[in-house]
Amino acid sequence: MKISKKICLIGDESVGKTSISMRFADDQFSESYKATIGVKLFQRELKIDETSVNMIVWDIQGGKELISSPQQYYRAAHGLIFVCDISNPESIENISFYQNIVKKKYPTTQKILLLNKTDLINFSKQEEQAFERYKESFDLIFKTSAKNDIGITTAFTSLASRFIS
Ligand SMILES: Nc1nc2c(ncn2[C@@H]2O[C@H](COP(=O)(O)OP(=O)(O)O)[C@@H](O)[C@H]2O)c(=O)[nH]1
Ligand SMILES: [Mg+2]
Repeated sequence: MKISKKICLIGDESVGKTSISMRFADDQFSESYKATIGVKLFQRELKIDETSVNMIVWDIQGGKELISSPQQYYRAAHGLIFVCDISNPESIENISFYQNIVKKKYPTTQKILLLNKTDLINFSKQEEQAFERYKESFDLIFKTSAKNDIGITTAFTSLASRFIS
């Protein structure tokens, strides 16, 4: 069986949403930062048991202004991936802001949280704090590094598994 799912990334600018999408879809990484304008689509097919899950990733421009303004990017999403940068406390704090916005509009959509940039050393305390803070509201939280390819496929595969049963 083949199914197709729309996955949207949510989070502040420069937390690594584009890098996560690129790592997942193309197994590539770039150190240089180029802000995403609007939305860019990526895709990769994951095989879960007998099912091919075509994960269509909507890499959406980050920032509070964008998500709170009326826009259609998140419409009919099957999965929402929240992303913060473990070395940037404000981006961790802002996850609750994004949660509040989508909670009302997308109560039943699958939601997971990625603590990205875990390759940057000395942030294990922040990881634990972020984990403690959000473990009640997300039942799946992953430590990821788009740079070193840690946790990305695992996170997307866990999400894809939830679409099957
Ligand atoms: N060290 C490190 N840098 C990362 C990681 N993910 C992204 N970056 C860098 O962070 C910057 C912003 O990444 P980008 O994917 O464009 O963020 P976006 O604005 O959320 O799409 C870029 O310079 C990336 O190279 C990561 O896992 N580790
Ligand atoms: Mg981007």
